[in-house]
Amino acid sequence: MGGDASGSGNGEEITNVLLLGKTGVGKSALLNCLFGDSVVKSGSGAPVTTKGIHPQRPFKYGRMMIRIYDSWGLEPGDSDTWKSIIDREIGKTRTASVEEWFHTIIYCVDAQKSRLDDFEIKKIIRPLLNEGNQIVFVLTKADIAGERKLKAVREVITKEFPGVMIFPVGSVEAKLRNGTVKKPEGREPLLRYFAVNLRRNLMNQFLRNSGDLAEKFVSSAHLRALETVKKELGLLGTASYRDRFRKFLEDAISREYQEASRALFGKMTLDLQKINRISSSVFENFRGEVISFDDAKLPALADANRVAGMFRSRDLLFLLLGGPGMLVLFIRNLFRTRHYLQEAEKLLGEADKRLLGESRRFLEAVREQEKSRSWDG
Ligand SMILES: Nc1nc2c(ncn2[C@@H]2O[C@H](COP(=O)(O)OP(=O)(O)O)[C@@H](O)[C@H]2O)c(=O)[nH]1
Ligand SMILES: [Mg+2]
Repeated sequence: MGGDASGSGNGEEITNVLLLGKTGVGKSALLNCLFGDSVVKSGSGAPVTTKGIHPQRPFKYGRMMIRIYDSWGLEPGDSDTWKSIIDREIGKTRTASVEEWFHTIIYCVDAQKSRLDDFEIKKIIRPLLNEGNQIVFVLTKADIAGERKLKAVREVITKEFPGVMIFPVGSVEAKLRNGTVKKPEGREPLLRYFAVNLRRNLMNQFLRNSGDLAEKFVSSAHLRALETVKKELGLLGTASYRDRFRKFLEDAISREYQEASRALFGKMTLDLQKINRISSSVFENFRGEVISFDDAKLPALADANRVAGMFRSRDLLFLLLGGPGMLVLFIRNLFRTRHYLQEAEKLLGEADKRLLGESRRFLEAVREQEKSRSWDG
């Protein structure tokens, strides 16, 4: 129990792995090959026979926990069922918290078949990729497929999905005709790449979700501030009302945008911390590399108090309007046109720009930092 003081994985985080592929392709054999006893001992329980994606009981692997989401009953005949299953899962990844995302996705293709079904491409793989998921392809039964077939299936996949990573794996021990035993093959490179794929996937989801989140937070701060202001609109035109209105507007913006800044930057920071812990843990266990995934240049940008400080009430309008001349103009407009709401909207627009600008700057820095990382294999 307790926090993760060392900054590296200590087995508290659960890594979620989605395992996809048609029935009989070799998913269960692959799991055994990758995780051996750990997954067997976890006793995934009674075999499921409902079409869909089923979380298994998490098991310990090295110093980490893994939870497999096994897919069952993926067949061309049920293409529409699968489309809705995948859509539902994608929806979850957009809304749920990091712990509930699929952290990495493995798609199994039988190397002997040299092809992908149309429904796999259109209903499963492409929708997932379109949502920013990273998928690792595994060519199963590579041990018995032969070079020609391996090459053919690789070409099919690459043609359809350029740039994806593909790993041939022979998951079971095979007894050859001459009596020698062929050991499972292809496990190590897959596990090494698995870590990289997981990191990329998590960061993609994070960047996309946080971009959406920033917009949501800003627009709800905007709406709430506007509602408050509307309630206050009454006797227009008098000088004392203008002053009161100005103060009121300042307070509303200050309150709502400070709160939004704290919530948004708090959430992004927390998500990144979780992602970094999961990444460390996977890199350590799958690659034997201890990497600290935090960075010195981000904290200032991510500082929720700093951002909230931009909306502190004192002279806020002055700041948002960009100087004394503009402030005078603003007050005169209130007097002349009595378009209080219009002026309020303009100011809220400025506040929106500020908060969105700060979040974009932060996310851009995260993206840049991530781009500068490089891993072999
Ligand atoms: N030779 C060989 N046989 C495999 C491999 N993977 C799976 N099989 C066999 O294919 C059959 C179906 O495998 P299974 O893992 O149950 O498929 P699932 O339905 O996707 O879980 C089993 O008889 C496995 O022994 C492999 O890599 N090489
Ligand atoms: Mg199975």
